[in-house]
Amino acid sequence: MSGAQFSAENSGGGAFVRQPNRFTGRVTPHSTSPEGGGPDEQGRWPLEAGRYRLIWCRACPWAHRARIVRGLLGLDEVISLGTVDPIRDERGWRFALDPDGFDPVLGIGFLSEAYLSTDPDYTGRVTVPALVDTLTGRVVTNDYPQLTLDFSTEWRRFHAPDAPDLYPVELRPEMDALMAEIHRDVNNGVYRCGFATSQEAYDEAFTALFARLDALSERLAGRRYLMGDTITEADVRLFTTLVRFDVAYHGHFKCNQRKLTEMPVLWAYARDLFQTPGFGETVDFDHIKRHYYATHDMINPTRIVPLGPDLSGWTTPHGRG
Ligand SMILES: N[C@@H](CCC(=O)N[C@@H](CS)C(=O)NCC(=O)O)C(=O)O
Repeated sequence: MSGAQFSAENSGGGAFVRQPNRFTGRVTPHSTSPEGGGPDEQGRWPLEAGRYRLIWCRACPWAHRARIVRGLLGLDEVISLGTVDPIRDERGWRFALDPDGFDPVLGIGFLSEAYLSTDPDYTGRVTVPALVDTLTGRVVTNDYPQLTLDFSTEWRRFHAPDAPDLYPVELRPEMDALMAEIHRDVNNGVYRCGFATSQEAYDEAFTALFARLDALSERLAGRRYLMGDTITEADVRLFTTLVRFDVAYHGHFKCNQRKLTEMPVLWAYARDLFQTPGFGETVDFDHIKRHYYATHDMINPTRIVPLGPDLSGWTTPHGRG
């Protein structure tokens, strides 16, 4: 299971250190390339409706972000969506959910085909999300943090008229700092717990994770969303980890000081978002559970997927707002 065990991403001290994103092209109205053209000399691809395809896995928190932001901004008709199976085999992400096992637009059976046709020497992990150019089959970007910010800023021309501003200019300095903390301690923090190979590295990640969740609970006790009265990208990023917490991270990644359902403010906040159009309908608990428990053999070699927990609480009243 080579890449899935992330051996190349372990520091000497047993800490998980995530690989850098390989493809960092950006789709932007500032590209100097003509319509249908490739990236300009600065790696900028032309902004075009119907040209790019977002490849995601319902189980993956980084890809889930992109799926939610695309929907909230009304970009569904402008950027098409391809979905890989939650279970990877030794060849990586597969389009096994599609008829005959091929993505109907890209015509490939494995996401690795797009990576390798973009860079034949690519040896890193083949990851979702990936934005792929349907004209050439090349990967534009797998740079997930920049991708969603670009949906908000560079794709504005195609936003729905009532699209929210998920990355307001005046809030960016505070948001960027907050999202960095959330990334380090929570989004990636759960992975640092789960993929730690020394007790010390696990202890450090675990302590930072729950301290950060306490701080976020405190912040959210006095405001509906992380930045105040409206949803921003920061909420999307926190949500995709919280929604996986009890079904995957609590057991599989040993993030078990408390369950989400035992953190009253965060639990109500997560339900509030879950029940907001654009969030809950994108969540697939079955894919999430099967992906985590059946993919990381080093952590769960039996691949047994737990039957719990009870998920009925997600639709109960949240009492916020
Ligand atoms: N691109 C980032 C984040 C995206 C990411 O890790 N996605 C996971 C799924 S949650 C993935 O595609 N993993 C494929 C693999 O490990 O081979 C990375 O390389 O760390």
